[in-house]
Amino acid sequence: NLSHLSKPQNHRDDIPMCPKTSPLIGGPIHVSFPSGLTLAQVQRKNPLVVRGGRYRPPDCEAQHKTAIIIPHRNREHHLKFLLYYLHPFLQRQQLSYGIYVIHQAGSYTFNRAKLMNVGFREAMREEDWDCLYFHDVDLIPEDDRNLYTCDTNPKHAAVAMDKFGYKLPYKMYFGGVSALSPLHYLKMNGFPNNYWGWGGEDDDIGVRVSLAGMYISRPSLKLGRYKMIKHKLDKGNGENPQRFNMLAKTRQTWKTDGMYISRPSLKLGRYKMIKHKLDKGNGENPQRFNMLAKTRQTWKTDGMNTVEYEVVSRDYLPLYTNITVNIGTES
Ligand code: BGN
Repeated sequence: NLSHLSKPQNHRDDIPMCPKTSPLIGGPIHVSFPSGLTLAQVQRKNPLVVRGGRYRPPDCEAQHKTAIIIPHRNREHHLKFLLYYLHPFLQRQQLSYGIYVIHQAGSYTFNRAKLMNVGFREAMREEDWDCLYFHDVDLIPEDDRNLYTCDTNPKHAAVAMDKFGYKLPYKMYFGGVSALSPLHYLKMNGFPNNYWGWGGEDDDIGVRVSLAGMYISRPSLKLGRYKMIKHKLDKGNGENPQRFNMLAKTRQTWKTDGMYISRPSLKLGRYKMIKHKLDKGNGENPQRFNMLAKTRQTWKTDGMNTVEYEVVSRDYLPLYTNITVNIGTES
């Protein structure tokens, strides 16, 4: 009997499809950041994760194959916590998955969107993923009913982040965590390659979705909850989680004073803000306003069809595949 020869290489016989809804899903997750956590501990807690951060459910054939793409530089601490939560989260969803960390080589300004283009190409080169999750390293999902699968339209998953009071900050927001199928990704020519530094690239991606004739799909505010890991420098000056509630009540709490706000002109009232240490290499991109105004003219000529880079190394680590890449500098 030679029938096994025509089967895909890792086909497992006599294994049923996983159910539509995983019985392992539990709902809200309490997210905290235990001090002293190590990658070795995360590894021990996830014995079924294999080389390169791959997993498939042991007792059933997954309905979905999801790749997680994480752009990265100087955030090892965040990555450790994300892996600690994400591996069990994806396993409870009975997904077949792989985690890719796309590490920007060198110290030139960070370019989140271009790293995602690299992640897309490098992940698809290895496996026929049916969904790609573009995931910030510092966002932890807080409910495992937030399914890491793709919809018929590009999905914006990070709809309710703690730092925005668990609300969408603005209607077109597309930042943090998003999910696209390979077809979605190619239809919008991927992401822009020329947003160097912080800001705007996610808005550009959101605009591309609609320019390519697609819509943004979103989970509910209840399920799409995320906790953001604080940067070191924010310690002692962390965000006040009460501020949204407090601000909603100022009308009841202030004492009448009857003053007005006076302002100098925009010309005279100019200030430069000193950058935090950790923002080095990812300072705000002063070009982002101009660039964003031109997305309609640029999206077809800048993106997946023009991305250039050089893979420096590819390491199949126990908990993730690390791809270090040279993406060059601004032209
Ligand atoms: C927006 C940024 C986004 C960022 C969100 C949330 C820009 C473009 C200029 C209009 N957009 O203002 O990139 O994700 O804030 O922080 O800066």
